[in-house]
Amino acid sequence: NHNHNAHVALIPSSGMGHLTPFLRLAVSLISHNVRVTLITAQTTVSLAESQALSCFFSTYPQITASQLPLVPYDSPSEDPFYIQYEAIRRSSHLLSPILCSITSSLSALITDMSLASTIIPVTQSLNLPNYVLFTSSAQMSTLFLSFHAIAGSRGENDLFTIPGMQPLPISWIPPPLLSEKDSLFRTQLMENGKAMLQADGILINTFENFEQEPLVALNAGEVITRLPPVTAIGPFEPCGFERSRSLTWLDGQPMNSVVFVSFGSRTAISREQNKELADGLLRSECRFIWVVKEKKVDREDGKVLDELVDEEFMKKGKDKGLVVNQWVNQEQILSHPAVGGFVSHCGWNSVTEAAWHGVPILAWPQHGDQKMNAYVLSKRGLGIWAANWGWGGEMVVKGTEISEKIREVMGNEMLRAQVIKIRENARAAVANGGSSHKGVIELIQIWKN
Ligand code: BUP
Repeated sequence: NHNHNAHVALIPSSGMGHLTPFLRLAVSLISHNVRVTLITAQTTVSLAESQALSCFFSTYPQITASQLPLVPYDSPSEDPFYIQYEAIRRSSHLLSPILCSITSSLSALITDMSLASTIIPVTQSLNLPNYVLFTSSAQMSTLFLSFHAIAGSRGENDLFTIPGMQPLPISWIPPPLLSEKDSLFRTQLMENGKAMLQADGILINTFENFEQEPLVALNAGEVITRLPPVTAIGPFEPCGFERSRSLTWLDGQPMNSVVFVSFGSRTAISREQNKELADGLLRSECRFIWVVKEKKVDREDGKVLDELVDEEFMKKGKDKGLVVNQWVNQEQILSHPAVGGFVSHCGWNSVTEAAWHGVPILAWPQHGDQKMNAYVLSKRGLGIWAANWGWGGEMVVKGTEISEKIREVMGNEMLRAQVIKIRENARAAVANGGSSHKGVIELIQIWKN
């Protein structure tokens, strides 16, 4: 029966950076008449995730919600989001009964890359086709997919070579991968990267024109052999399930005059660095919206604003900008014509959103995949990266330096023109006939057969 609809189950892991692309993919799939069941862990780490989920399910009642019970897992010295990946991974066997109850109609399951090694065997035992959604850059996926095979082999002169790719400075590799010490980050990445060879396909939230080099190397088998097909299906369109807020202040600002500063949902910035950042913002004389965060998990971010930034800054900055210490609708801000620059940690969702809205980035990667992402965006001309600022917390970057770079991003007309071109390419990729659009249509055809 070729007329039936495909039905796909999606399983994100934890953190807004992993949940958001799954929600966007779900919305894109239902627009193609695919039935979607979204399976989420019974508890979330952050408040932002649980709020996004409840908003999402009330906006899209046609999407079936299902919950995976969690076997408790803890490892107090680790990042709470990695602990949650591990808890979900260790609960994967509980997925069987859930999948069995819907399996007669299921065409495939799509899991987050951080869960691959324990979920793929479950789908295999049920004879269910499985796909992995890689929520970071294709560039990062080349490291993720090959690291288990090349760990231990260092290049020369502080360089690191991923097979099939240009050698990169070793300082761009996530530090936990280079450390002798065992960490959840390292073991999970090795196991998941290896297991992804068993997937039926790998989907990436990127587009061909933006990340041609890694995509070609991956599909030519140069990064690692026996890799399933890798399909670029992004950038995922914003889907507006989030509450929009009134942006009265922003509405009153001139075009491209405001710099937006945010380091994502799970990066804590030190008090000392925030002081310099405040200084940098004032010195730049640009208007700004700054999201201040001192804790990794939002539930712990209880501090009131004047404890986070000093009184003098609040006074001086009052007419210049907004400082917020809670969740903002980043999409809405980036799409606003007054916003002309983005100081970003380079979480991949933030990068793709900046591309989508044509906002130049000042890259300030903090940890994990973010230097890889910063490399991609600066190479493509979506922004600039002061690579000598190091990882977050490695040093305290001075306000004078920060202000100089902010002015460079805000005042560079050539950069702005390039970024507009990237926006056009991003939108063309997912429009009818675009490369990512074709990728999705082909997948749906496979699922229907
Ligand atoms: Br904070 C914040 N509002 O206030 P990334 C984030 N976001 O809409 P991360 C808001 O969360 P990982 C806020 O637009 C993006 O879609 C933002 O994902 C949104 O970074 C998402 O950019 C954050 O990938 O996750 O949170 O560090 O480490 O998994 O990349």
